Amino acid sequence: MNIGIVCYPTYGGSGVVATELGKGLALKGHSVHFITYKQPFRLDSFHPNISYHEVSFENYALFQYPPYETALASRMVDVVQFEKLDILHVHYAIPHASAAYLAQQILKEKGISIPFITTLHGTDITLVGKDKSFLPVVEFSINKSSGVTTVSHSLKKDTLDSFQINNEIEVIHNFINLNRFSKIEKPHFRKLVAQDDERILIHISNFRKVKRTEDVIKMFDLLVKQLPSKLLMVGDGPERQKCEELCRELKICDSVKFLGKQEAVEELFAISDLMVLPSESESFGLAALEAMACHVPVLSSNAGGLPELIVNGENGFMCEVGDIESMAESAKKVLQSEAILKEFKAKAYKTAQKFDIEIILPQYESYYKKILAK
Ligand code: GMT
Repeated sequence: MNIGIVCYPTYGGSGVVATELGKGLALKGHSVHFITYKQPFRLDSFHPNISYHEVSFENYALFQYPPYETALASRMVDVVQFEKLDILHVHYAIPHASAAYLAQQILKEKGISIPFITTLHGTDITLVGKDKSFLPVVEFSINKSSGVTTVSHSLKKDTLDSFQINNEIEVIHNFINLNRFSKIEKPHFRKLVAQDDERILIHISNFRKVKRTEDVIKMFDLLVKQLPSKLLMVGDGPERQKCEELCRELKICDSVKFLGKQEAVEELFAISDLMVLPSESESFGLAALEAMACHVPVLSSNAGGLPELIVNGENGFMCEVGDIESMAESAKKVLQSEAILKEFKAKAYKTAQKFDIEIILPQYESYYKKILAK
């Protein structure tokens, strides 16, 4: 198949899923065309089946806001025509789904028929999409999509609850490439971060409000008083400054390291014992899956799609959103004994195997075929 993929190229789950999917499809012999405003950050190596088409335009002085959606639709029209694409797959509804619909209608006028699939990822539904400044367009473009997928059952339910949807929605879970994310030993690196008797906790996110990053710090403050440990805060975003200030207030700066954005997260998971993800809402929790693939159990909230990944008391623990006391208690349960931790680590990996790209990617291929056959 000749597939066009539209996504956000920046750090963030939807861009990672879209890029890894494109790379996986290319390896299976499909031609993949990424259409976006910047090279996706995970698109870091050459593959003969992958092309990248940049959406670029000069911003005219009249525009206070650059009309990206119009430029994107125009670029889609151009790439579909020139590269003879069979299907477009857009990730994150805003503004990709409405731009795809516009491109589809323009191409129809030219006698070209192109189906487009919209994959909903999370905040495009649960947060931003619900806002009345976007809702009518999001709802319309979901209904006009040739196919719609969500990354969890929970997100499908949220979509049906928040919008008037008359289109079918297929659930295709997020996936992991176990060749990249696996258990690696980094004893020397571990020694640089923590003493032998200390546990290492890790949080990775874009530090947006929805991630409740301050809960990570507050939970860790309770835990570190009872169990020798260190906390790695990985990523960057609007809440990072507040978290650093909170660490100073709580006088735990010596135990918490802010590492900023990191590419090789698998190396950080290699030295970690527990991943902490206390999000307010989380459609799936790709970062949690990445941790589990590296044999790291997860302590999370019970929001959104996390229960589709985490089995309480087996491969991790889930607590009510904001319940930092229970979170600290649960962290202690996993981390206090070597034997218990070993069991959680093994079960975390076993769960991750269920979301192997080798299992999930064929689901996308079948879905493409189903939509093309319509
Ligand atoms: O909000 C983010 O963290 C980024 C966002 C995105 O779309 O880039 O992530 C969402 O998509 C991921 C990939 O499908 C999911 O694993 C995340 O759970 C989801 N984030 C939220 O729902 C908050």
